[in-house]
Amino acid sequence: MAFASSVCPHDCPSTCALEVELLSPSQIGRVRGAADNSYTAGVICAKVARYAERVHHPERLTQPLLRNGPRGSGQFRAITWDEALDRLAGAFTDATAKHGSESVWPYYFAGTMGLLQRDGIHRLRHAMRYSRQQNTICTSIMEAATMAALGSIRGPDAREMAEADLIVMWGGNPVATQVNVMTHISRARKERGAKLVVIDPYRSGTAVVADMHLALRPGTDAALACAVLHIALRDGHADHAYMAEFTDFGPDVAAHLASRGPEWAAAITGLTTAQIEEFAALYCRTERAFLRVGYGFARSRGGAAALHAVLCLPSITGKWRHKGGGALWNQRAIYHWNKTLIEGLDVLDRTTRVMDMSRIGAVLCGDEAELQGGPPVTAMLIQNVNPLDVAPDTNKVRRGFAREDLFVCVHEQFMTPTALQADLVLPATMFLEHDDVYQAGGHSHIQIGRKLIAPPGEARSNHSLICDLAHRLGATHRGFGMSEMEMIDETLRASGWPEAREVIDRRWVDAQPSFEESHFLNGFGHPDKRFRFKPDWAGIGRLGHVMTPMPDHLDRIENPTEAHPFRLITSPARQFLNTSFTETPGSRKREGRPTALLNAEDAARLGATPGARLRLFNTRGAVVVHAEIAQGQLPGTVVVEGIWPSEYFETGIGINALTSDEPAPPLGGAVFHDTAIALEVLEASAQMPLAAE
Ligand SMILES: Nc1nc2c(c(=O)[nH]1)N[C@H]1C(S)=C(S)[C@@H](COP(=O)(O)OP(=O)(O)OC[C@H]3O[C@@H](n4cnc5c(=O)[nH]c(N)nc54)[C@H](O)[C@@H]3O)O[C@H]1N2
Ligand SMILES: Nc1nc2c(c(=O)[nH]1)N[C@H]1C(S)=C(S)[C@@H](COP(=O)(O)OP(=O)(O)OC[C@H]3O[C@@H](n4cnc5c(=O)[nH]c(N)nc54)[C@H](O)[C@@H]3O)O[C@H]1N2
Ligand code: SF4
Ligand SMILES: [Mo]
Repeated sequence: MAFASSVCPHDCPSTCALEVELLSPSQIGRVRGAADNSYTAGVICAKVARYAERVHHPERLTQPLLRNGPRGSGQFRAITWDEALDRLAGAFTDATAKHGSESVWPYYFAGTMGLLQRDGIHRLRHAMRYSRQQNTICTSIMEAATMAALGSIRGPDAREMAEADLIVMWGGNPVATQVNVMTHISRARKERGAKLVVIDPYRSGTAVVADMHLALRPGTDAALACAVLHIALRDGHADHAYMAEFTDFGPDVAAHLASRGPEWAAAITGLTTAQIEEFAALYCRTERAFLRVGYGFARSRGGAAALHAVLCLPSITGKWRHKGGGALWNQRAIYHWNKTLIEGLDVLDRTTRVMDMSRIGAVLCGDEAELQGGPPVTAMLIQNVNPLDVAPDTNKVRRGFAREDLFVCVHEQFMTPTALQADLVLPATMFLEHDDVYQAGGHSHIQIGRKLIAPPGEARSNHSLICDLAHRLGATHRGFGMSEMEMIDETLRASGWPEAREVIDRRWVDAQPSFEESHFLNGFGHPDKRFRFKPDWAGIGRLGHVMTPMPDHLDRIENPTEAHPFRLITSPARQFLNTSFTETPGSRKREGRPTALLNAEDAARLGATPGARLRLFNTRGAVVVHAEIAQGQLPGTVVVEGIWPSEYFETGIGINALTSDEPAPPLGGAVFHDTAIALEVLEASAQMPLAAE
């Protein structure tokens, strides 16, 4: 059977090069990783290997649907695309006439990572002067810290992990979230005897296979990092020559770190001083030490300070100099895209308001600060995102969506909880049914994924919807008259990359800059080319004034209290990708049901046996889940993996009922792993005890 090249479009740093078996013009068979791509190396995750069950799912949306019952009732009737587009354009025109164009808020995120299908919504937004969106649901905390420290979002070649002697996976779980990292780590372990350290509050799939697992309290990573900086200075591991040439380090930083020793850090992190000393010695003594930074530990009110402190480690020790050394979070800057055509940046009016996407509940509830003196939001088009489940503070988000004067159109592949709340639901294509171009966050390849099969029913791509809607609204931009491949080709060439035809023929373009550039040996991204131990936080974001000038633990986290004595983290589930794949039976079966992992001492104290029904609650909301007793997490830490859709919870509301929409400093950002909760055992064990033999 024939295999065709494609690219995984999901919101995952691995962006795998795929080979897809084509069984007919509308049907796929197996999906596998491209063996000759030097990063994918023939490996993909199980959920995408099973993609046939997602793309050919019987519950795919195939027709435009108009609500004909109460909001959220699930009552819809099928209509034609013509009628749907007329109604959508009509709603946007009415909203504009009544309240001005900024009452329309096109809302999107990264359900597909293709630059055209994901970001094309901005072209319509800008052409019509609709409200803008600040993207804070995933990366803004890490972006802020990376910019503060490095001045640019990029780093060493991810494939260098295979040439390191120590890999520190800090706050990430690649076994679940980006499996290819493990390929390169395995190579280093096999060929060089490299060690793997995992820093994570619970025993994740990656922690299980690590040589050392540091299970600290959630949100305390900065204290651990500062203690390692302290030990590096104390024990003569600081590279003063490197720092003098490449950083802003000075006696003031050394004086500050003098009080940030292992005892101080042990009290904050819950680790022992022996664990901290052992890790610090291992890190400081290994020249080729690769810090692979995950997103997880920064999803906290102190997250930017934590990531900044971690990024100071290779700078104080001069490890950026060495192959296999340094730190990598994301390679975004190496692609230097010119997105003018896709996003319509040439028609952007910079006076339009920008609203925080993680504060969607507050925005829709009419919070005056969020509306910034502008009109209420009365009409929305939502693409590639499922805010009713994924945005923080679900009860607030639900109140916002319940408004009768709000018109919502959701363009989706499935009837998600967000689509269920909509007035109009439009069927969307999947990546195998449209063209797009992709960059990778966790490695360095540009790839094109072509339309390989016909979409089901009347599903249309995001690009097609945006162009059709633009014509109805009378929006003008030449991008609205171009085909998907024309947009991709012109964007590649405008960005200094080969034309589309060549990228397709070559299958990928490796955008990794030279060793010197990747390791910042030509200087960091700041104007003075120096790494910043002392960042200009106020220059990074509006909440910068609450940050401290030196690497430090920013104690603004939601600390446990008597009323809410546990700290909850909501780590990713291996078989889901955010809420994608929650609809596929293969993933659902393997994940089981919403479950809270408890420390054994906590469980014993509460009388929670495996399978017990638990109520997790705080001032924002409550959920009911089942208990599992876990090894390797500190007392007080509770873990619920995965963003299960609300309908899988007994009380019909999902895990984000508990999380806060308070923006993290300095730039805003959702704090999904920074939640204090209380815990109540509703029923000791819902499982029947096994009969005695
Ligand atoms: N509690 C908790 N909440 C979290 C997180 C957490 O760790 N814990 N993680 C947060 C993070 S990091 C993120 S990025 C967000 C992600 O949240 P979402 O962006 O909502 O998640 P996804 O499942 O990636 O994609 C959303 C939807 O996009 C649709 N989609 C995919 N491709 C297309 C397309 O081509 N066209 C259209 N129209 N639709 C498409 C999919 O069907 C899916 O329903 O969730 C956040 N929420
Ligand atoms: N299978 C699967 N893959 C995914 C996703 C998914 O939902 N499922 N989501 C995708 C998306 S949108 C993204 S952004 C990436 C995210 O992927 P990751 O970079 O892996 O980030 P997180 O999902 O935030 O969490 C990763 C780990 O951080 C840990 N963590 C939580 N709090 C802390 C803390 O305070 N300190 C430390 N050290 N660790 C902490 C969590 O327990 C978890 O194991 O993965 C992508 N890939
Ligand atoms: S590992 Fe990530 S990029 Fe690769 S196939 Fe799975 S979801 Fe897609
Ligand atoms: Mo994300």
